[in-house]
Amino acid sequence: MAEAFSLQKVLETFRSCLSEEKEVYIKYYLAGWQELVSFMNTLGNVFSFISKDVVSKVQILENLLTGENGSHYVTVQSMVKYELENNLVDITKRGNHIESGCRTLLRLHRALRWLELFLDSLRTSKEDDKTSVMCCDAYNESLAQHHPWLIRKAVGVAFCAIPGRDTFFQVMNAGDETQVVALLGESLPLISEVYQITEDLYAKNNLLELP
Ligand code: 1PW
Repeated sequence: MAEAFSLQKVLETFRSCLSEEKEVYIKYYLAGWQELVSFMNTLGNVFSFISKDVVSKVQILENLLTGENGSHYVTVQSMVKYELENNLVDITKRGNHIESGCRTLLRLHRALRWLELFLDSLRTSKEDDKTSVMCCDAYNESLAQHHPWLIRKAVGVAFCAIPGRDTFFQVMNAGDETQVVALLGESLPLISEVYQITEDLYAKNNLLELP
């Protein structure tokens, strides 16, 4: 059986994500997502269609990283440079490069924003607050803007079925509520820094709307 999820491991992978020059290591970025997928899987089947898409995107990037041009995929920065210089990205409409590293990572990047917003509202939530509402609000403020109606509907249904706040705190596997809140407070700035660096890089290269 796979090792149990722990929030501590997510924190560590996101901490390993940044090089001294503030470049984002794809290897650890993917490791962070793999942790989050194992988290989603503990939340039950409703999340399986969500985690399936994340798993397939992680797989695409892993294949690039371990493939023959893998040395160009060490950091997000080197990937962007390599793919753009070699015309490996569909910029305005889908063409020959529907699975470019840039567009694939962009999907995970947008989802990371959702996660950041959600974890932050969990962190600051009160006992009676509803996780389904927090999830929906975070989603509407981020990812939903990039999803078509059908996906938004399906995601909405999944969110209605998510476990309550107590379960979330338990599943994080990081001690009692106070400890989880503290660890979230420590993790979120790391996630947010990785997000922001990627966002700025994509903005600078006009990649934020890749099809
Ligand atoms: C509780 C912790 C969970 C955090 C993970 C949040 C991930 C949310 C991903 C939602 C995915 C919904 C189903 C898939 C939709 C795809 O169409 C979409 N993928 C994503 C990641 O947004 C866009 O990818 P595509 O269709 O352009 O390849």
